[in-house]
Amino acid sequence: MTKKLGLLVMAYGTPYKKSDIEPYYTDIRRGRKPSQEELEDLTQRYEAIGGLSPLAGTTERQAEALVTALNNSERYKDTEFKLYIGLKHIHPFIEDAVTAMHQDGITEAVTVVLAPHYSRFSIGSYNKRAKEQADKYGITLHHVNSYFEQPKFIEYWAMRINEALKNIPEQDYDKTMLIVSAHSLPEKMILESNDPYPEQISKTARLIAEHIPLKQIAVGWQSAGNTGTPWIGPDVQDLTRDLYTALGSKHFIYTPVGFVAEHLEVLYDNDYECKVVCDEVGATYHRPPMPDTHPLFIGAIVDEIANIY
Ligand code: FEC
Repeated sequence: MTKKLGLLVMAYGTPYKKSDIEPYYTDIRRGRKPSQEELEDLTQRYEAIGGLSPLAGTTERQAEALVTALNNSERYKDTEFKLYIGLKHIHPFIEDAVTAMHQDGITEAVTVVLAPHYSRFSIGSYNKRAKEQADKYGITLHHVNSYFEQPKFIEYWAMRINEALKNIPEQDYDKTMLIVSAHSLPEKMILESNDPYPEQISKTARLIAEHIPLKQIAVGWQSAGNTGTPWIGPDVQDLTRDLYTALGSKHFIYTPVGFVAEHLEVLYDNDYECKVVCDEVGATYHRPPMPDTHPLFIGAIVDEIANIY
């Protein structure tokens, strides 16, 4: 008999239309409305990447690809996964997705966040919200907490870096810097709680390093907020300047491994802001494509699900 299992795919969420920017930003700020200036600044960044972010469509395609891969896999031939998408900062919210599961009679589900590394403040907070709602209905959840160590995830990034290297003459490899980055978080959150997040990003860099011919690899942090308190660094833009000054790098390859799709933080913070610094110092900017629905990426999540269910 086929068993029906929920698959709750959680992701950050993005405004669907311009008028969503304010409520979305307010939600990110835990209910505090942004000032007119902050709102204009964010709206201008969305405009710079074409008006809105492509993230909503990508999240749906990634979730569909995942449920299809699971339902086609031999391991789960007696299980039918039913997909629910729950977002952190816009509808359908995580809680809505869990309620929809309950209404469909689902009593057990696997949860996955479209972010590869665990922090109590990222994956931990998605999982907490899902669990609080699931507990109301007696739904059992099995959480994927991270998948950055999955061989297919590392293989994906190594493949993309090796592809990018085809555009760089081999004699320049010793002047080529790989920057491995993730979203920064406030120092206070991370350092005081001994959070595994920074070490997981460093480990990702070390694992990727085993499969590429580059020797110069640095870990950086990006997209820090303006909260008036320190965020973990070095920031990728400062890092680019410092590395250029120290080593005279001719090429910078950016791999924002903490993200899995092209969205505001990649299209603006990397493709615009980091490129400005590269242009300024006279180095070439490279940013390989994000995982999106690549089979290695989807396969990495499937393999991690097999570890927990
Ligand atoms: O393309 C898009 O429209 C959305 C892109 C987007 C992703 C994303 C991922 C993460 N964030 C994380 C932490 C924080 C913290 C704050 C914060 C603020 C913002 C703002 C926007 C935004 N984030 Fe985000 N984040 C994305 C977008 N994020 C827009 C607000 C304006 C700004 O600061 O740029 C600060 C909150 C506060 O002010 O108190 C903290 C983390 C991730 C990666 C994990 C995940 O995807 O959940 C961590 C994508």
